[in-house]
Amino acid sequence: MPFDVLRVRQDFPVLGREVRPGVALVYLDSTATSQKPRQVLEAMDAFYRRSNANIHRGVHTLAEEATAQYEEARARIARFIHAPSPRQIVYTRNTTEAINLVAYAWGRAFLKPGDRILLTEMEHHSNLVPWYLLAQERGLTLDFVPLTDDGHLDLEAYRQRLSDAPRLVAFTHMSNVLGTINPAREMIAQAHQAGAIVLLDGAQSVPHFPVNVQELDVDFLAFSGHKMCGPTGIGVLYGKMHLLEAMPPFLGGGDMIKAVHLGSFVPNEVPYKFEAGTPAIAEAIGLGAAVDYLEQIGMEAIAAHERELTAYALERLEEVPGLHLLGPQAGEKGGVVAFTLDGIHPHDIAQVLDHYGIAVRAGHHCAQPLHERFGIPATARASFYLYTTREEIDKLVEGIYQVKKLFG
Ligand code: C6P
Repeated sequence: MPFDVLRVRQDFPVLGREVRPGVALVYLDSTATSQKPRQVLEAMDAFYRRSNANIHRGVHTLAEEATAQYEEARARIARFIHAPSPRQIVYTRNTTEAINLVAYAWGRAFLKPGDRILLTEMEHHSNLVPWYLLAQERGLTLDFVPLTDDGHLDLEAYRQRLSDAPRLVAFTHMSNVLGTINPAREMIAQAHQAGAIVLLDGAQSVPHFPVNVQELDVDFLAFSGHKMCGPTGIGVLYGKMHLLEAMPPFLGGGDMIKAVHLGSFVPNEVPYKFEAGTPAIAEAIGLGAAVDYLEQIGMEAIAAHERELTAYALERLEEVPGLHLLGPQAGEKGGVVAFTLDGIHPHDIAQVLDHYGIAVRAGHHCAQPLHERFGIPATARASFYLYTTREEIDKLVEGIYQVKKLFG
């Protein structure tokens, strides 16, 4: 079926609401979190109404249904990113926890003082701070790939830094501020040649375009359910089997063990080894429904829709006097446009836009080093998803003209 944005919008109940009487919602903050289609809401509701029970523990009917649904969702997620096995899908709370899991479990076991980790200047704080903590604890050296003025990674500098033989390279597949889509496949191949393993932050890629972990040959991939039409509280760490097998557990407790004796324990198999305690069961099932939903619409179709919208948004925003866009040109980026307006603070922009029902984010978007690189404290950011329309971008542009008028 051809992509029809108006039909897609009907699946998202919240998109029909007014922010206040007579003011329709224009939701341009999907990079922070996406809205949820009724298919996801209904899957979670059905779970709680019919099958709610703890998983992996009971033999009664509800426990078996809950376990089956939780594990089916894992299998769907594995298929979605082309993981060789569902066992390579570790449920976490979000991208942040997935990255911390690697930093704690893999990093603590396999890195020693003097080892290097290579990051980039465009990372979200959740792909910086876990490594800072680990570096402090283990005496590691951190290096950063610089950015070009047009918001790309400096790939020549990347190659040079790889010659210092980092043990781990961690970078984002797509920037949550610049929208830059990094050439992950080539970068991963180069890192492997230099002897490093690679963690890819897929928080902004997995929701927006097809991601195939086998084609990428990536070692770890982290992403969040709530940015891809799923609920909050559920995320994923994908890992290559030999790495997951070699890693010690992350948190200790129920479900992550095979046996516990007084004074000792035997860890469970991957992935349960990393899933201590009662997990987010309904949320995992909701994420499974989200994956089904995205697949049914088609990730290629979603990516094409966002490319078209982004090109249109950039074209419209470029004509606004005093507006400065960050990041690459259309065609080289995903559906995120961060900008500044001469003499007007981004928080004021967001506040005035909200008056017209337009939801954008303002601030450093948890990427403060990136903003420091461009010598600005903050930006306003509009972001698009499968349900965004051209008309909403027109409203954004009209809203920006109102902001300029107000601040004269
Ligand atoms: N970025 C944004 O408004 P969590 O919070 O764990 O689900 O995702 C963290 C994260 C990691 N990497 C990237 C590239 C991200 O964009 C995010 C989340 C949101 O930009 C919330 S700060």
